[in-house]
Amino acid sequence: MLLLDNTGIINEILSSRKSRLQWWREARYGLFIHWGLYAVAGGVWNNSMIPGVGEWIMFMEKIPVKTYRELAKLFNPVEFDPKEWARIAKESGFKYLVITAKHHDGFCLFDSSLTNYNVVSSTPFGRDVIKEVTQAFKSEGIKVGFYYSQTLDWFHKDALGNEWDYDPWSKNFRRYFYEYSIPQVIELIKKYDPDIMWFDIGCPTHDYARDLRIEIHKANPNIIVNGRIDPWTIRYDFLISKDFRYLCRRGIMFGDYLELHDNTIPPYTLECDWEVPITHNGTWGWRSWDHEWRSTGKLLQTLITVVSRNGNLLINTGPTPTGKIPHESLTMFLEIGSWLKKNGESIYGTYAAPIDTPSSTIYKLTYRPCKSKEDEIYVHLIGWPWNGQLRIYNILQKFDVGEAYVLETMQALNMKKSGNDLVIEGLPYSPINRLVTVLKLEAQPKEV
Ligand code: FHN
Repeated sequence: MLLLDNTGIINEILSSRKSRLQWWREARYGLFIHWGLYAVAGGVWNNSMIPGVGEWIMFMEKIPVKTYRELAKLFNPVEFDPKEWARIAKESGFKYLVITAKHHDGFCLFDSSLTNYNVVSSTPFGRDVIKEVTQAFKSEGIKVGFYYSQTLDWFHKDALGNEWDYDPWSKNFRRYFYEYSIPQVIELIKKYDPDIMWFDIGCPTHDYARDLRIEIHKANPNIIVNGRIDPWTIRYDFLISKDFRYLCRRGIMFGDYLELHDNTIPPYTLECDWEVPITHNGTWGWRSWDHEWRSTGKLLQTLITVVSRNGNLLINTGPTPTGKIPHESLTMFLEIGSWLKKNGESIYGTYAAPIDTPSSTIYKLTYRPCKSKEDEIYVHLIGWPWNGQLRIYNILQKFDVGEAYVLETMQALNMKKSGNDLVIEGLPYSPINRLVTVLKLEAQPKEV
C-alpha cells in the first residue's frame, strides 16, 4: 500500500516540475553563501594554513567534535547585517539566494528544536541567521534557498563522514536520516518557508532520496529541490563517461534540475535544466589567506557562457567571521550588477539559441522566443572585431533578421547577408562596454 501511495505523489512531483521551475529558469543568476563556524577558523588551525576549502577544515585536520564545537563560543559576527547583504544582492542582480543552513560540520545557522548545536543556543551571538536573512532577502524580492547537508554530518554520531570521533561500525545511518535529517529539513520548511532546498553530496540510495523528496513535497509542493538529493553514484558514472548529455538523461530522478559538479562549465548546450555552483576564489567558506579571486570579467563571461548553454549560475561568497561580505566579492558582484542593469534582458529569461555556433567565436548567443512579436537574439561580444565587422555564423539558416542594434545604446547597426551568415557592419573600433558589449537582433524564425 505504501508503494501505491508513493507512486501517486511521485507522479505529482514529476508532473509539476516544469511549472515549479518557471521562475527559476527565468532567474538564471543566484548568490551562494557558505557561512558557519568554519569562518571563525578561516582556513587556519594551530597557526597553520590548512589546504582544502575552508568549510572542510574539521575534516582536513580530523578535529574532534569536542574541540571544533568550541568555535561556537567565538562565533559573534558583530558586523552581520542581513539587510545590507540583501541590498548588495539586489544591486548585484541576483534573483535568488542559497545559504548554508547546515553544512557537513553539522552546525545549524538556525534555531533548531532538534539540536542545541545551533547559532541561537550555542553562540554569544544568539541570533537566528536563517530567519533574519530569509526576511531580508524576501523583502528585496529575492527568492531564498537553504543548503542542507543531508548525508554528511561530522557532529552527529550516526551520520556519514566522521570516523575519527565515532566507530563507523556503530553508526545507524537510517536512524540519523529518518529521525534527524528529514525532520530537520521539514523544520526548516515549516519555520522559514524557503523557495529552494539545496542538498549536497547526494543520498546513499534512491530510497533515501525518494523518501526525503516525498516529505518535502508534502510540506510544500512548490519547493524546488536541486539534483544533489539524488544518489552520488549517478554523478560518478558521469566521471567515467564525461558525457554531460548522459548526465542530463540520468542525472536527476527526485531533484528538479541537474546540479553540475563544482566549477564545471559544460563545453556545449545541455537540453535539461541545470545549474553550476562556482567559487569566487578558491574556497566556499571564508579563508583569511585566500586572495585568488576570479576577475569581474571572468565571472561575467562565465555567467554569459552558462546561460548561453541553458544553465543557471550560482556564484558563491564566504562571509568573514565578523559577518561582512568579502570586499572583493562586494566590488565585483556590484560591477556585474551595474552591467546587468543595462544588459540584464539578455540574461534573465533567456535560453540557448537554436543556432549552430562554432565554439571558437568571439561571441555567445542567448535567445528569447516570443509569441506576439519577433524573437530576440542577443550577441554577447566576449572579444572585439577590430575591423568593425562581426560575422554571426549560421543564423540565417533558421531566422530572418529584421533589425540589429547595440542593446545599451539602442544604436542601429548595418548588416548584410553572407550565405547563412549575417555580417554586422560599422561597429566602432573599441568596445562600447568595457566588460561585454551586447547586440540585440529582432529575428523571425523561418518556416521549416
Ligand atoms: O563538500 C561540499 C563543499 O564543501 C561545498 O559545499 C560544495 C558546494 O557545491 N559542495 C560539496 C562539494 O561538491
